[in-house]
Amino acid sequence: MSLFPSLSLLLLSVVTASCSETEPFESPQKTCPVNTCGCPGISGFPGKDGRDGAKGEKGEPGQGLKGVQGPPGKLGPSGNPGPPGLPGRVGQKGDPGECLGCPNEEAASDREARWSELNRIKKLLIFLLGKQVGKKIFFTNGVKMTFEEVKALCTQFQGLVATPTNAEENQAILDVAKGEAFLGITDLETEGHFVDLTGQSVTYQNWNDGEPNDAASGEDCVMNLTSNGKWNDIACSASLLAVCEVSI
Ligand SMILES: [Ca+2]
Ligand SMILES: [Ca+2]
Repeated sequence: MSLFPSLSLLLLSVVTASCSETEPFESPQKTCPVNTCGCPGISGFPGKDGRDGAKGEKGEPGQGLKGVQGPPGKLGPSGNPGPPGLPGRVGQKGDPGECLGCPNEEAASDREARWSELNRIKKLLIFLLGKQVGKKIFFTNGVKMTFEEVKALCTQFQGLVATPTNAEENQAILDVAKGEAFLGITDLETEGHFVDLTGQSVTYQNWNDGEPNDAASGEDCVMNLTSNGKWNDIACSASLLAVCEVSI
């Protein structure tokens, strides 16, 4: 006899006996066909995990120990400039500065020394060669030359041919020259109209008798006569003593 039919009958007997003890059919409503209303089966394996639920509310802070303070954060951007501060106290007076281009004491002293030397030389020249009347100094080199040469000579000293504007100056020229000398007066531009070397009409005139006569081929320059200091018109090409004047 086979072993498998005996085992099947044994399982069927166990299931049938178990069912009749736990769920008896007492009413027609609870009646069900034999093939659908069997005994509960054996529990199966657990199903797959379900989906995550909704996020819960934030919990209360924990009661753990306080952590160590972290390092300083990065520097933030610079703020706006503040208002100007109050003026500080007035400082002490500083040392005198140097003025570039300004005369210093040494330069002033040097200038004064040179000016003194010039005055000394001027007085010496006046004593030897010239004479001062007011702000004019008359002087001569004792050399005879033409009128144009006398003009050139006096220009070298930034002066003019001696031109008397009064009797005192006229006498001073006579004293310096000690001879016949040209004066800075001509009628070269207009015959008979005598002017000085700046073109101004002369207001002081001291003509000798009969002069000016524009004698011979023409006389457009003026000389100072030695005898009496009177004037005579003479040719500019003549050779007479040079007397210059400079203003001081
Ligand atoms: Ca003349
Ligand atoms: Ca004359």
